[in-house]
Amino acid sequence: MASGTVLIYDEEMTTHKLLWSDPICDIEVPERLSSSYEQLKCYHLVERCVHVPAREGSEEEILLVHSSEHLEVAKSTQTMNEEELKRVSENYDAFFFHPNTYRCARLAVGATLQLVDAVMSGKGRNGMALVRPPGHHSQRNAANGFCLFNNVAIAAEYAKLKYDLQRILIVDWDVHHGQGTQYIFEEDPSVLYFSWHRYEHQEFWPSLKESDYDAVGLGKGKGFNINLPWNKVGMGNSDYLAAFFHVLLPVAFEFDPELVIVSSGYDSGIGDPEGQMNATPEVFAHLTHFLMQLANGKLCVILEGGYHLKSLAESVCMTVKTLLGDPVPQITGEMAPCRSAVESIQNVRAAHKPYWKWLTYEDTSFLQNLSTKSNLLKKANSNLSTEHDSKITNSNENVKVERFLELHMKSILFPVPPIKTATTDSTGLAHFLPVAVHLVKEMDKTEIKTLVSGFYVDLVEDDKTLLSLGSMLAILDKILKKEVRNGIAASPTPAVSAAVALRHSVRFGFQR
Ligand code: Q9C
Ligand code: ZN
Repeated sequence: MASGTVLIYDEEMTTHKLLWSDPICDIEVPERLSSSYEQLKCYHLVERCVHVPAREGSEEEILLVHSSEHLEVAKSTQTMNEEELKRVSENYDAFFFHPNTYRCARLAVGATLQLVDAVMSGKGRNGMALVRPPGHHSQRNAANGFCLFNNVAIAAEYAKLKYDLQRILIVDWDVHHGQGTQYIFEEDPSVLYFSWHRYEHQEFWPSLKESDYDAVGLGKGKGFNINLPWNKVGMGNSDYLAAFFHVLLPVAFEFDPELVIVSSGYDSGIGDPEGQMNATPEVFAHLTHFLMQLANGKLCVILEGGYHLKSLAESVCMTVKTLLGDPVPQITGEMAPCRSAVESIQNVRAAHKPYWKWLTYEDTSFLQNLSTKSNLLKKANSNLSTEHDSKITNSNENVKVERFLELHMKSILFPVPPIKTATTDSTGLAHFLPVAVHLVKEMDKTEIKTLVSGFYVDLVEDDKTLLSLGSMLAILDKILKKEVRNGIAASPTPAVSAAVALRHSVRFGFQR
């Protein structure tokens, strides 16, 4: 039985680097890989994964997607000097060659295929490959947007061939449109490609007409290419979740893939200089968790973009942690998607309604005519503004994203209460409880009295009441300290206990 989560990382992929000055390419640095791996170590996630070595992708494997001309050009750069490398690089839109780029790109392909093999053979349930250079902009005959070989596209073709797969889902949550992947599969109904991307009505790179929602695929592939263009920056957790709920997931469950591959760029996360979006790292835990429900859990996550080192690393950790089966962190804050996101979502749903019956079944009228609703709703909908509130993004200049993430990750990762139930009754209840039970030491009688008299003057001072209150407060303390999630106390005077408990929790600063 497949049980583990596979992690693939090879330090050699940090040797591909920019040798000259180029303000367009200088964000694609080796530290993207090394600092993500360091953060995984830091959270003790590396030691929980199954390690599979990378390998070089073979020429034959690369030719599944690319032309032999493209392969030969790439191969020829291995022995070039800096001047020659610069000249070849200039033939492409946003790409740089280093003498070891070809070797790294072959490792990136091979690492991706190793992950597919591990997941398809049952060596692991799911996994992530940390690779450089990325792949989703790369096309049959061209490097593009930091990508030389299309790792994910090659993996999909490889999986179709080697494992005789009929349906593969590629989810591209990178903030850029993976136009390379779209071109490769646009006529192919066996590969469903979903991409959301910063678009701004074609203003944002790569500024293509075919990145819009009306590019649904060609010929037999009609309906199997799904583009969700974001026409505003500042999209956040609620926008991403709405996109999953109302576009990707209905289609994905209807498609019923045999394998899911993620083009996993984290430039769609908060702080990224390219994406300018607002989604926090824990949203990637949720996205991952949803995708784990497809294809019997066979999920391969392949790194693409992500240029804010801290945001990237935290998001990678969230993804791996979720792949390992840890509970997903709660998402807090405004949960309504913004107006621009709703508009994009409605457009892509309309474009795909002819192809997917699950899009017609679902009623989304609640997403329409928002302004005609009650005042209360209107107030809530003021969050559905044309532009996002300035809480985080607009104040980018003054708020340090790094500092924000530091505090943010501390608060979401550390105080997660374990699924434990406290009880004060060691005899009667213990055997009913499905999980670990922590016995709470009852409080000392005078201790309870002092505590309770502070806000409950006319307290009946019988032993039973005090004992009951003590048990209750002891459990409450454990809940507030997040040592347990809930608790059971045997109480002869529930009403009094509840009242005291409530006041006690208010004292601790509970808001609701
Ligand atoms: N004016 C990935 O995230 N920007 N690639 C070019 C040209 C290139 C991003 C801007 C961004 C490439 C894998
Ligand atoms: Zn990107």
